Amino acid sequence: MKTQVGIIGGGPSGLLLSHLLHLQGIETVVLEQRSRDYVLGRIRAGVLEKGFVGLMEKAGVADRLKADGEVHASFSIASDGQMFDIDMAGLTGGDTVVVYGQTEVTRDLYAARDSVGGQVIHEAQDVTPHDVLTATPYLTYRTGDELHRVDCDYIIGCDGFHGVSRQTIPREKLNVFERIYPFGWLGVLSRTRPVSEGLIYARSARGFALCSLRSRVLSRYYVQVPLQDRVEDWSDDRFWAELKARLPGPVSERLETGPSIEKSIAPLRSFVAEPMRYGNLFLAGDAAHIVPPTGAKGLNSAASDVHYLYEALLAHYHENDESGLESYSEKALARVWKAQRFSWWMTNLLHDFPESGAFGQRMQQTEIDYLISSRAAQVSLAENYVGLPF
Ligand code: RFL
Ligand code: PHB
Repeated sequence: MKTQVGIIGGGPSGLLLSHLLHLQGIETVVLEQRSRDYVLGRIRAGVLEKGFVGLMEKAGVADRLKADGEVHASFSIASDGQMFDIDMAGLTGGDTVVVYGQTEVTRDLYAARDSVGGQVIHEAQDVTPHDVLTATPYLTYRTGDELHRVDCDYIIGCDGFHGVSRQTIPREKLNVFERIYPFGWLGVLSRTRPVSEGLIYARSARGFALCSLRSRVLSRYYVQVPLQDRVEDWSDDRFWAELKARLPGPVSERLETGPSIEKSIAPLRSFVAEPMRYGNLFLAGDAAHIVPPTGAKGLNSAASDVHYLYEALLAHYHENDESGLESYSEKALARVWKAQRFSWWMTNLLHDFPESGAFGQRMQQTEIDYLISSRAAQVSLAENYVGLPF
């Protein structure tokens, strides 16, 4: 097979880039290790920044997002029983976020790729990039006993944190920055009415909790748990009791509980690999960087990479202009690091870090007091939460 851009990974980054390029007459092939059902079964992000929504619009796949996504102009922070609102729209001059699940984003992108006969190859095994330092790179993969080859101009690694593309870059060519947090998030999806119209980020002596949602009848809740905990340790009853214990009284009193329809634990990690390019292999999204989910920046950081890569590939193919590809890594990383900073800050603000002791707790409390009392502090939080410009 021959194409212009070979994309590894059929998650949101790979699919969005593929469809955007298609609309500009640039050919792609997407190689995805898993089945479509498996990809659509993963419950992940839920909050989309304006920039992400803009890219979906540009790709012509925002109809359902516009109809079913919920616009949120504010969210709440609870700490030690008190609760206050962050009026994102008021603090930023009108910016908002949209609550629309990553599953739905991915479903819409698959539908768009299918509608134009886009090549998304599922259950592609042993995907391997070759000759990425030459002008004629290629990919190989296997389906059953058959070995396939895709020749291309560029290879884009959109294959997530555990993917193959970052691993093919020699170790000495990558700088890796990492922080592993001593806890994870236990997430539950339930067919219950959300406890609140907006998201609630709650700090408590028992640890962090988050009330989020997917729709008016589908709730998504999280609690901070020790790293060694396993999903089997958490019955639904135990989960609901723990969540209630971490929320302010009036909120926990009105919390509607029900059977979980998904339950999983995700470890929290900050990670950046630099640079995001090795020859004609470019990394985008979780393949190059991940954040703890506290600021809802994972998927949104992936989107900013897609934006820069899309612009760069467009300039290359339509104007013979290499400058975007040359500066891709630097430009993408500048924004990635700001999302890293914000996610790290919000994680530090709201989670229980036993090892930081009484001083650490007072610092968190003081930071919360400052946020409540200072518009400047709220503006800083709000402008990061709605998303910095690309
Ligand atoms: P994805 O979504 O991980 O997609 C990568 C795709 O590549 C495939 N793949 C391969 N394909 C071929 N060959 C290989 N060798 C391959 N290895 C992997 C995978 O099957 C997959 O389909 O990366 P992408 O597109 O960059 O998108 C990034 C987002 O998915 C990610 O940033 C967020 O979901 C992170 N994240 C969350 N972000 C939020 O903003 N809010 C959240 O609540 C939130 N929850 C989460 C998350 C990430 C999680 N992970 C990665 C464990 C919860 C979890 C559990
Ligand atoms: C989610 O709804 O899954 C979600 C929302 C906000 C976050 C993280 C996760 O910060």
